[in-house]
Amino acid sequence: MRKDGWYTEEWADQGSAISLRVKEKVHDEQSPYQRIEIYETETFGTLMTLDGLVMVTDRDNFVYHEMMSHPALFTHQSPRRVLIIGGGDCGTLREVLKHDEVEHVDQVELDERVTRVAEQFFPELCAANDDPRAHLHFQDGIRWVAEAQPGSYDVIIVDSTDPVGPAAGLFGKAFYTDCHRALKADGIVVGQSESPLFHTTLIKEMHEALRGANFLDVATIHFPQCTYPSGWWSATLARKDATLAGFREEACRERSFATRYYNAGIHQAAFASPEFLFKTLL
Ligand code: AG3
Repeated sequence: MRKDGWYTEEWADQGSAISLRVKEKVHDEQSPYQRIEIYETETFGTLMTLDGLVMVTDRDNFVYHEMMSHPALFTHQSPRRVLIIGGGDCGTLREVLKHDEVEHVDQVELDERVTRVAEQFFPELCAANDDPRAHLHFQDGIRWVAEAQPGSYDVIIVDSTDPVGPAAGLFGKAFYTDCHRALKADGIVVGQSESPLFHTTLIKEMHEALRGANFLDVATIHFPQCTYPSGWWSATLARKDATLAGFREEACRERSFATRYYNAGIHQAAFASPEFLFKTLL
């Protein structure tokens, strides 16, 4: 927080930044892995940052969490066993558990303190943590996937931080090869893949890594995320045995739960590739 009452995340290499006006900092700790800070902002509710980078605000996290979960879960024919890597604030977990057909979710977050702090400051994101289908583990997700039984998951969701430090390995071919093995034959992996505008090269490299790990189809979806770099964000999906085109549209339209961003039209629109991205990924 700067002296003038604004929290700012700067992207030096992009010559841009996001600022939120803050009322006060309400928490600040150094966990074994990272610095965890919580602010009360004027207009975006509570804000969590990790090592100075925006992770979650009350106001706009619904877009990210819904898009990290529902497109993959409505593309899969029958998602019963789900693995979340990262996701310590539990917002993705909450969305996944809205699906009645999901029977078991393992969430593997490296830093237990992120979840404990989220339980305190983002109780609504953690509202489903007591669901008997949810199993929270605090350990290294890369190792978890490497040691997972072959064919043990339908969907793997990689809700990570930026590809630096411990999260870097979550964007590489070795990790995706382990995901491929841990997934059933019709399995889908989805990972947050940064900004289409700022990180086009990263998205291209992710596609190459996923194809190199033998996934048959790879696709990037995009959505607004006004507090992340460039205000525009993406997730990249890969499927083992078939195209990612098409989804359980009727089940999506008749879903029993509320969403605030995702719906059938958004699902289709999010898969439409902007011209520059399409050309990069050719
Ligand atoms: N996942 C973090 C996305 C990366 C944001 N990057 C940044 N602010 N520079 C968020 C976790 C939400 N469950």
